[in-house]
Amino acid sequence: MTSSRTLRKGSLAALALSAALVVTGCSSDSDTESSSTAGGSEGGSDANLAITFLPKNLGNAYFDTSDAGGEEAIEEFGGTYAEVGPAEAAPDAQVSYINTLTQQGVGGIAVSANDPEAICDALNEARDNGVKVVTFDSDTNTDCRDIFINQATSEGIAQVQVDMIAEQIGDEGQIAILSATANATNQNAWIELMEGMLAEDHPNIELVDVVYGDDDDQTSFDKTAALLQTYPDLKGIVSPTTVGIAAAARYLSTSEYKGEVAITGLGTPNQMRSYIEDGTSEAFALWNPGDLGYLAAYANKALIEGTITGAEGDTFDAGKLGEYTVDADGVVLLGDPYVFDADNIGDFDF
Ligand code: RAM
Repeated sequence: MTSSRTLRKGSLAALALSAALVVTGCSSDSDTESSSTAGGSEGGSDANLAITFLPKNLGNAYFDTSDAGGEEAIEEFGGTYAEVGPAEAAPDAQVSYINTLTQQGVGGIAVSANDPEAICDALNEARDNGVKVVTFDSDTNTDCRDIFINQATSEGIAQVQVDMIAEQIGDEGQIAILSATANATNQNAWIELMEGMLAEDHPNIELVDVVYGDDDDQTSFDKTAALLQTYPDLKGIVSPTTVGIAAAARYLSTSEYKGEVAITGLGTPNQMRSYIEDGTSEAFALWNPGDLGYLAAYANKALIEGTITGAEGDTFDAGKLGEYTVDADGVVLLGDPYVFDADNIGDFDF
């Protein structure tokens, strides 16, 4: 197992700066209609730079930030930004949106998939009609998209969460995982790796359950309550989703378990700030979702303009983030996860 403690302490200032740049400008104008228009070509290019962001669901602060990063990039290069998406993160909930975007003739789609397979036919029909498809955050199968923008390596994301929970519970006792949807490509990959790392390196930690809050605040809150009731000896919860960790922390913060049951995983600083400050959570991790969306938009632009095809070794310009290279299987890596705690959370605003 790769042991990658990939916390780039030196990147704090850069992350804080870019975080500050992405806090404004979310547009989720509608959950049924795309506001994009085909043919958004400016600046002398005849490429169709109408790019629509399609998150797992609307109303998730993580995607508000990632998509605002996409909007910033698209405005920079003179394209047309839009965001559409379902209210609920269900496996095939994105299909109808993809079909509509294909009919509208957008140039590109940037999508975080709720399921690796369920949206594949719709995406491939879009591609057959000339639409470039970039997945970001949560991938589909590799043959349904041109490029996947990966926030960090799955090993790095799994390792940082295992390290945090081990440290917070003294490396022993029962833990549970509160995930997003049962089909989510990203969470499932991280959970599988976490299970292996726990078994190999942490014999005294027992993973007693994996439950799913569906990236819905109330469901995640209720699943937290149920876990605590079912497992009276629970020492900690790992929630690899920004929706889940915030809901679990909210539950714990007013319960008898506050400070007794650890909560860690992946969260946004703005959603977790009060729980770090009141001691409900010691630390959690994430990457910069704004940069993720920004990079997805630039990758989509390069595909639309035909300067890359998504082949290994392709390089493209990503504005303020610099130049990126496409790795094997059409994957582009953003960077490393970052740990937030009481000492640094004040530096971030997203
Ligand atoms: C939620 C979503 C997203 C994931 C983050 C960490 O916002 O499930 O896909 O990457 O959490």
